[in-house]
Amino acid sequence: EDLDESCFWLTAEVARSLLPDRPCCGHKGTFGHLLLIAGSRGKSGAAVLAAKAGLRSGAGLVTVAVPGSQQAIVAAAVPEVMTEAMAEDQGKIASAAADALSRLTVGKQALAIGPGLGQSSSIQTLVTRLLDDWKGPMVLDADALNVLADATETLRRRDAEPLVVTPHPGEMARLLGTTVAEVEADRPSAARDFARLRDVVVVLKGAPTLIASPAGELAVNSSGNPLLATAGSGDVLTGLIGGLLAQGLDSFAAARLGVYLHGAAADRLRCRIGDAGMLAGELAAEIPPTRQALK
Ligand code: NPW
Ligand code: AMP
Ligand code: MG
Repeated sequence: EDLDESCFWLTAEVARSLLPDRPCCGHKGTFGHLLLIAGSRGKSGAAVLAAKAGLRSGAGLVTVAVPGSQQAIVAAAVPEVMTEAMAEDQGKIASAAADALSRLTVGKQALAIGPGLGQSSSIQTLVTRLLDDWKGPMVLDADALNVLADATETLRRRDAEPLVVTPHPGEMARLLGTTVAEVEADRPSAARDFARLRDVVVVLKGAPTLIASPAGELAVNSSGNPLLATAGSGDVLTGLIGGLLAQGLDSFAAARLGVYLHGAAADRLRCRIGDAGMLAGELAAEIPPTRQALK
């Protein structure tokens, strides 16, 4: 039963209703092209995990933009993705010029930005530029979230599909300028208020993960377990939501279906491997059978 008139359980039935079509004559161009901007020296794994999840979500094509020094590493780890080498500064992506960014985004249906980028002023500039220039769907995670702390006006005048943001409680606290304890004391209000004020879809990660829409709806996820408390599981969620956006789901739908599938994949793995020790890469590989089982 629903919690109140604007607060809903995210059940298997709800998730099933959000599954994108898979027309039998579709080709890879039909299912969307995701651009992922991720990774830095020492955190190329985050880019790899998000890229795998993008493909496992059913997206037709994934291009990963990484610091030039990381390109061969990512391409070798995931031969199915295309890679773009970005100019770099101390192992992190350096701010890209507007024309370089529009060359990257042309022909893409969705963007996913943040896993493993690291923190720097160049990355802030790059994300701010994309907020202004890219009008399609976009998910921001991890180090890309920091720009939102003082971008209220940019976001409110952004005439585009609302962003999806995927903070864990530590990142949510950083965004709100408060503490993790404050966020955890009232998770529904933290998610809802931020979604309304910034006009974004908020995925506040945790147990359970909450998904808030700009209109004030709140979905409470019913899948997932502590197997997810492992390095890289958030990076998988970002790629998964990005891949669903590329397949044409709206932001609130992609966020809800992505969160549900992510948790349900971990629930399936728990039956096989037990309570601890899942690799985030195994979670990505479990997405297709989880999606199939939902049908
Ligand atoms: P504490 O101290 O642990 O209790 P950061 P990050 C808090 C990449 N990765 N509930 C936490 O608290 C990511 O993509 C790369 C409550 C601490 O204060 C990012 O780009 C990997 N508190 C980057 O690394 C694999 C919570 O938040 C702070 C919380 C940094 O990401 C790993 C930590 O946040 C990783 O994904 C919770 N559920 N979760 C790779 N293989 O390449 C966190 N906190 O400093 O943003 O660090 O989340 O590890
Ligand atoms: P991140 O901290 O960005 O790697 O994201 C961690 C992911 O794992 C999020 O999707 C969390 O909701 C999920 N997660 C972590 N711990 C748990 C838990 N105990 N129960 C359910 N989900 C969890
Ligand atoms: Mg994370």
